[in-house]
Amino acid sequence: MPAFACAALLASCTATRKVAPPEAVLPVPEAKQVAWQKMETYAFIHFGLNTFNDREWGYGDSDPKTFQPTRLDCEQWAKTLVAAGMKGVILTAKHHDGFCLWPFEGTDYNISRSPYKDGKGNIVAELAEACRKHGLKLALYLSPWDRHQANYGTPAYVDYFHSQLRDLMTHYGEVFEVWFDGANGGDGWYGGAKEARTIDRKDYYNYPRIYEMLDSLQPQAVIFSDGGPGCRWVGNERGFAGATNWSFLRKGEVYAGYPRYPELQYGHADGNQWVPAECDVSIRPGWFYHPEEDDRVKTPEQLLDLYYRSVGHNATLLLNFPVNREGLIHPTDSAYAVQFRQLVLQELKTNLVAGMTPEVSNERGGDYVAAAMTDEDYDTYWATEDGVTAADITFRFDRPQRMNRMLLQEYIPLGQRVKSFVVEYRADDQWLPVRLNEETTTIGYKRLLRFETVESDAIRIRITDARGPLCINNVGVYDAGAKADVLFTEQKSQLESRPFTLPGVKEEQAAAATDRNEQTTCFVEGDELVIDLGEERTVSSFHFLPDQSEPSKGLVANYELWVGTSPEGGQKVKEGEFSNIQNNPILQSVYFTPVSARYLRLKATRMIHEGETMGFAEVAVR
Ligand code: FUL
Repeated sequence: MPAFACAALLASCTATRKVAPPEAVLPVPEAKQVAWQKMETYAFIHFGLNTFNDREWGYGDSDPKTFQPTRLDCEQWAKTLVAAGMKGVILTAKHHDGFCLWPFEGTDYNISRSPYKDGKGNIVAELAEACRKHGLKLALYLSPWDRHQANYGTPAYVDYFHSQLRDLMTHYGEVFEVWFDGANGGDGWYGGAKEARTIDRKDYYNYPRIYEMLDSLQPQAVIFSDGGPGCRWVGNERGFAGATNWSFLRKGEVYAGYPRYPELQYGHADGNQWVPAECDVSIRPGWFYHPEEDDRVKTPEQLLDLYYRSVGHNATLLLNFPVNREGLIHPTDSAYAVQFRQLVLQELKTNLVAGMTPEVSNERGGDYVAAAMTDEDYDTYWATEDGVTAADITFRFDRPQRMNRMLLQEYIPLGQRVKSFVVEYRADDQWLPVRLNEETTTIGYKRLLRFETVESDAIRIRITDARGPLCINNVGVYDAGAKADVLFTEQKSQLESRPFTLPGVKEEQAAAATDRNEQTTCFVEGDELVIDLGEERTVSSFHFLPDQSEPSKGLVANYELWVGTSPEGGQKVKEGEFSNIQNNPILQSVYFTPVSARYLRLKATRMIHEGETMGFAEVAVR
C-alpha cells in the first residue's frame, strides 16, 4: 500500500475509533437526583403559628387567630432568595403543630380560620405563584408528626396524612422535593388529650404507599427523609457534611430515629443505594422567627464557611429563613444572605486553569480526554482506562500563580469513585502537599478545598485510590484574595450572665459551665442543676448551651424551673420542653416574669436518653 494511503486509513481509523465510556460503578443516581444536586443551594422557609407564638415546636393548641402577618409578601421572599443565589425554596406547609398554611379541607386547623386575608389566604399558592414569577423552584415540607390531630397514632391519621399530601401535591404545580421530617417528640395536644404518643417511625406512616402516590403525582420530586430515598438528612442541623462524604446508604438501614445518625454526615462507603446528603441549617439559631434572635443572624462569612462544608463536601445546602411576624424575610437575614452569595462568587471568580489542558498520567482517549476537565461542559469528562484507579492531573503555568482554593467534580451519573487524593504544588523542584484543615478522601458531585496560599508555577492532583476508573468532569483553581487564609473559627458564644456558683458540683465541672468555651461541658449528677447567685437578685431568664460534642450528651428534654431563697423548694416559674434539642443543640432560653431570688433550680423531668448525666456546655442567668 502506498504510504499516503496507509496514512489516510490511519487518520480515518482514529477519527472513527469509538472509545467506550467507563462502565458505571454502582450505585448510581437517578437523573432527577443529579438535577437536584446541581441546584446546590436552596432555601427553607419556616413560617406558621409558631412565628406568632414564639415557639420552635408548637404543641398543636395555638389559636389560628394568632396567625396574622401584617405585610406578608411572598414576592419579597422570592426576590431575596434569588438574589442570595438560591435555586429553589421549601415551605413548611404544615409543621409539627398541624396548622396548614393552605386551606386544607380535611381539618379546621388551617389558614382559613385565621384573620389573614379574612380567611381567604393560601400561602402555598401565593408562594407557588411568586416562584413561577421569579424563576425559583418550589418544594414542600409536610410534617408527618401532627400534635394537633386527635387521631394521631391511629390508622385514621395515616389516611388523613396521605390525603393531605395528595391535596398538596395536586394543586400547586411541580415540586422539586418533598420533605418528610423525622422528628417525633411524643408530647402533643392531640385534640385536647395532652399526652405523649409514640408511633413506630419505620412503619406507621406507610411510606411505600406514599412513594407510589408521589411517583404518579410528582415523578420529578426527590423525596427527603432521614434515610432518603431521594436524599438524606446529614445527621446535624448545623449545615455541614463530612469532608469524607459518600452519596450512598445501605438500603433499608436508616430510618427516622436511627440511633447512629451522626454517620449520615459521611454516608456508608459500602452503601448500595444512591442517597446524597442535604445540609439543613437556619440562618438564625432557631428555625422559626424569634425577635430576640435579630442580632444572632449568621454572618456572610459564617455562611461562606458552611457553603464550603456543605456544597463543597458533596452535599446540598438548604438554608432556612425564619419569616418574621410581618410575613417578610427580616432585612438583616436578607442582607447577610445576599452578601454571602457575593462572597462565594468573589472567592471563586477567576478559574486559573480555565481552558488549560492538564498533563495526565493516564487517559482513556476518545471523548474522555484531559481537556474535558476545563471546558465548562458538565457532561464531558476525562476518564482513565479500565483497571486504572490512580492517576495524576498536573497544571503548569507560564509564571507563578497565587492559589488557595480548588474545585473538583466527579461525573456522578456514572457513580462516585474517588476514595483518596492529595493536592501538591511545586516548590524548588520538589512537590509539596498544600496545607488544609481536612482530609482529602472523597470528591463526589463537588469538592471544594480551602488551602493555605501557595505561589507556584505548577499544581497537581494525585488521585491515589478509587472504586473504578476515574471520571473527572471539572477542575478549578482559584485565588480567593486577601482574606483567603482566614479560615473561619466559630465565634465564642456571648452569654452574659450574673455571677453564680453551682453548689454540689465539683469545681472543675462547674468551671466548664462558665468558661465560655463551648467545647467543655459541665456534667451534673442527679436530675437537678442548682444555681446560687450569692445573694437575692431580680432574675428573669435562664440560658444554657447543651453539650456540643457530636452527638451531644446529657440532653435535657423536659424541665421545670424553680426559683427561691433556699436551694430547695421555692416557686416553679416555668415548665416545658427544650424543643428539638437533639437535632439542633443550640442555646436554650427560658424566660419568666422577673422575680427576686437567690437560687434557681433546673429540674430535668425527662432526658433525651434516660439515665444520662445532665450536660451543660455553658450556663447563664439574667
Ligand atoms: C426538625 C424539626 O423538628 C425542626 O423544627 C425543623 O423543622 C427542622 C428542619 O427539622 O426535625
